[in-house]
Order: sequence, then C-alpha cells, then structure tokens
Amino acid sequence: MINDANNIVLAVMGAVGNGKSSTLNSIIQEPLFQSGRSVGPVTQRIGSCVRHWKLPEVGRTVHIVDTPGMCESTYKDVENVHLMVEFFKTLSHGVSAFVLVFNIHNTRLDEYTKNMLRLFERLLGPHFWKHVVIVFTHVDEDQRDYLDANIDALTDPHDGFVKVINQWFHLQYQPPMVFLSNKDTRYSQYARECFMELYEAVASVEQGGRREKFTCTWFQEINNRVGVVQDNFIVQSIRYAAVSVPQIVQQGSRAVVNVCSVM
Ligand SMILES: Nc1nc2c(ncn2[C@@H]2O[C@H](COP(=O)(O)OP(=O)(O)OP(=O)(O)O)[C@@H](O)[C@H]2O)c(=O)[nH]1
Ligand SMILES: [Mg+2]
Repeated sequence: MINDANNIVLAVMGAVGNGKSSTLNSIIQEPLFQSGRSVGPVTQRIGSCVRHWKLPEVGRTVHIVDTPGMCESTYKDVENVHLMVEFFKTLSHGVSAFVLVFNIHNTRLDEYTKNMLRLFERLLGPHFWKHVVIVFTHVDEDQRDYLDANIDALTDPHDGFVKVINQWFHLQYQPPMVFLSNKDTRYSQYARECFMELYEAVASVEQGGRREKFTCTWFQEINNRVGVVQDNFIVQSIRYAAVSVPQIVQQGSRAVVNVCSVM
C-alpha cells in the first residue's frame, strides 16, 4: 500500500549515472529500475513502487522513488518542471529519507545539484535537511583498500564532504554518510554490511526512531488540491522558490522561472 504509514519512503536524487537506480534495485534485490551507462540520463521519468526492503531483510516495506539524474547540460526545462511536479506529488504523503547519491570516484558537488538543494530548502523548509542521507556508490569490495584514503578525506570532520555541505547550508548537524557497492550484491556479506549501514542511516533520520516522516505545510497543501489545480499549485510554488534562489536565475540554463511562465 502506497500510503501505509509504516512504509519507509525513500527518494534518491543526484547527478546522472551516479548509481541511484542501482541502489534502489539493490535494496529490493530486483532489477526494477533500468540502470546502465549512456550519454544522457538512463532514467527518464519518476518511478516509484512499494516493495520489501530485502538487503538486508529488515522486515519493513519501502516505497522507493527513483528520479532522473540531474545534469546541468540538460536544458529540457519544461520536462524538468513536469518531473518535479510528479516528484513532489509522489512525496507529498511524507518522506523518510532524501538520499543524495554520489559516485566515490567523482565527489564534486556540482552547481546544479547545489541549486536544486537550495530550491528544496526554499520549498520544504530547512527541516528537510534532517531527513537527508548521503550515499557514495562504487565502493566495491575489491577497491575498498584503495579507496580508504578517499573515504578518510570525505569523512574528515574539518574539511570533509559533509562539513562543506554544512557550511553551505548552515546546518547544525551532520547528515549521515554511507559508503556502499551495488556490485554483485546478491550473495555478498560485504554488500549486506554496507546496506545495513544504509538502513540504519535511514532509520536514524526517521526522527529518533519514532518512524516519523518528513512533512511540511507545503506537502499538506499539495494534498488539499487535486488534478490540474494541484499541478498548477506546485508549479507556482516552484516558481516563487526559484526567484529566491538567485543562482538558478543567473546561471539560468533556461531558468525555472521562465519555464513556469510558459506552463
Ligand atoms: N562497480 C559498480 N558499478 C556501479 C555501482 N553503482 C552503479 N554502478 C553502475 O553505474 C552505472 C550507472 O548506474 P545507474 O544506477 O543507472 O545510475 P543512475 O544514477 O540511476 O543513472 P541515471 O538514471 O542515468 O541518472 C551502471 O552501469 C551501474 O551498473 C557500484 O556501486 N559499483
Ligand atoms: Mg537511473
């Protein structure tokens, strides 16, 4: 059941090709979402479903939401705003965790991702950060030793990855970080351990074990509307929020503001 209060609701976000779909497929141990390598995003639309969290078996159902990779050079802005509308509708019953997915081999936090996070902060309020989990993929077992130095640098309390995010967004706490591999997950003890860490990180952001989901006035207002009125309300909200994120307007790649005006 999609709106079951006991479901974990997990939305993955991040740049193109970082392993978002693979991570969800690993969790449910099923090749549900298409994954692979391509010039553009493999995932083209929002996909969601409810399954058992299988890696490892945690005895809970999970409503997973897959998203197309963010990619600055994709300037199909009208489609992008439509996707955002679909995305927020999917999430409007509450979210356990927003999972930001990075590839350990490319940990650059690009401007587009940063701007999207700013937009989310405007739309959802700064409390959404309390439900963020940061995942690094491609930490394969046979690479682990070689990647230890990268992991140390990323977790450094003074100038590591989360510290930078904290400074940018003035966060008072550290979003949890998880390092995992989506390679050969079926019989791998290593994969089980990585994904247990992911589950624990998700559980830790479900508000102190009370399993509460993130919600906000805006989500509640979305649910008070239906059909076209609901879509328009979301588009208008994105438009107002985008105006207050100057970088989105300046850098443009066809600013969300302009896009909304043609819808
Ligand atoms: N070795 C290794 N390969 C991975 C890992 N995670 C993902 N991949 C591979 O990376 C490629 C991209 O993975 P996807 O899951 O399609 O990435 P995505 O973020 O969903 O991509 P888009 O939908 O295009 O944005 C695929 O070939 C995956 O098999 C990992 O942990 N280790
Ligand atoms: Mg994908």
